Amino acid sequence: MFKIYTLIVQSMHRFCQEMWRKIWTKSSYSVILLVALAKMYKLGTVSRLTGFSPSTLRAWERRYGLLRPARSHGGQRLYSEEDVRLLLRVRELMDQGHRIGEIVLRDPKELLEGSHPACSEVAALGDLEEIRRALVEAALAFDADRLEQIFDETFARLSPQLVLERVVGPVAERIGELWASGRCTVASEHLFTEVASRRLRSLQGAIRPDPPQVLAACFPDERHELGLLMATYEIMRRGIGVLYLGAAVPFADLEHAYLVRHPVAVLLSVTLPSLWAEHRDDLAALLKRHGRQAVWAIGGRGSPVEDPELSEAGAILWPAGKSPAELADKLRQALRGRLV
Ligand code: B12
Repeated sequence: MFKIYTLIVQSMHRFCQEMWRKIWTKSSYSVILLVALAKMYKLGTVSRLTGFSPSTLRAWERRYGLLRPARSHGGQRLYSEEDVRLLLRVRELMDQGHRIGEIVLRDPKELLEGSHPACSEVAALGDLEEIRRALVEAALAFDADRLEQIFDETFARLSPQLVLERVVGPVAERIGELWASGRCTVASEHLFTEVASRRLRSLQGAIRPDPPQVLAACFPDERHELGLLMATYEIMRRGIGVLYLGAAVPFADLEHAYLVRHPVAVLLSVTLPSLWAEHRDDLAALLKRHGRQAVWAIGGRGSPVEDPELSEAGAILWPAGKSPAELADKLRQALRGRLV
């Protein structure tokens, strides 16, 4: 009897041990996986955070072995927090005029030294929604001081690119939605746009490269300016001077400025599709006259994804959703040798 009892207890013990081992192995895998995934970034996210296009990141991986991202089960690249920090540092060095071929020769550890802001930047990504919500609340309460204070704190912690792309743009959009559904007054929208535009202008003022070689203007009758200010900032921080002509510039006046300044590129922004439709043929005529002497880039929500005739005439169409930073990189490459 005692023997049977011992046998039962022993097999129950083994059964429990086996079950526990299975549960533990499975759950520990998921714990490890969760911990790892919590700190992993997909290629698209890394591209948005650093301003380098996915194709550039893949090319650098092939060419220089810069970063060896892990792979998910499906084969997707997964970058660590340190990878992102390294890329932000590369971005910083390239903005200072260093070439990628030279940067990759350096020791990554040495590169990461002095990149603390980037580290806190990655850590602070989780707070972005909080920041956006606080800005919307401050705009709705007409609290200009609070708006300024939030911007002060945010710009102190995060890079300007990240603030513009992940905070200013989305907040403007959210305020637009609230306005369209009658939950936000034009006054709140104006207040937010004003504070954000002032920040953008002062960012530009802090770099202001010389001499201006690019013209930037909004389409005729187009009063939405924030997108063009952002694109201008991206060009300027790559050391290229921009003559900013602002909102609602008639094409005749733009052409006059073009003939006086002979820029190497022209940036145009159009938000309202109706304005695109109205002025598209005049733009085509303008491009026929000057499209081959300069790069013409047309961005914004009103820009179509494609227009074969305009592309043929030399236009680069950059509709909403495509990063202005990527265009700025493309422009800098296209203009290599033509910039003063
Ligand atoms: C602020 C604002 C205004 C302000 C603009 C002030 C200013 N100084 O800029 C004022 C009050 C003037 C305004 C007026 C109007 N507005 Co408004 N406005 C907005 C709002 C809330 C934010 C726009 C913004 O700044 N967005 C943030 C920027 C960063 O985004 P973005 O412009 O898309 O730019 C990004 C890209 O497109 C790109 N980009 C843009 N330009 C360029 C250029 C280049 C070269 C490159 C590379 C990239 C690039 O870079 C940016 C970053 O990624 C939007 C809401 C929204 N959803 O956007 C409505 C919105 C655009 N407005 C709208 C409307 C209807 C109007 C009015 C017609 C309202 C009226 N009845 O009077 C007028 C039109 C005035 C005019 N003729 O232009 C609609 C447009 C709907 C549509 N598709 O037709 C929107 C979408 C609001 C809505 N939900 O209905 N508006």
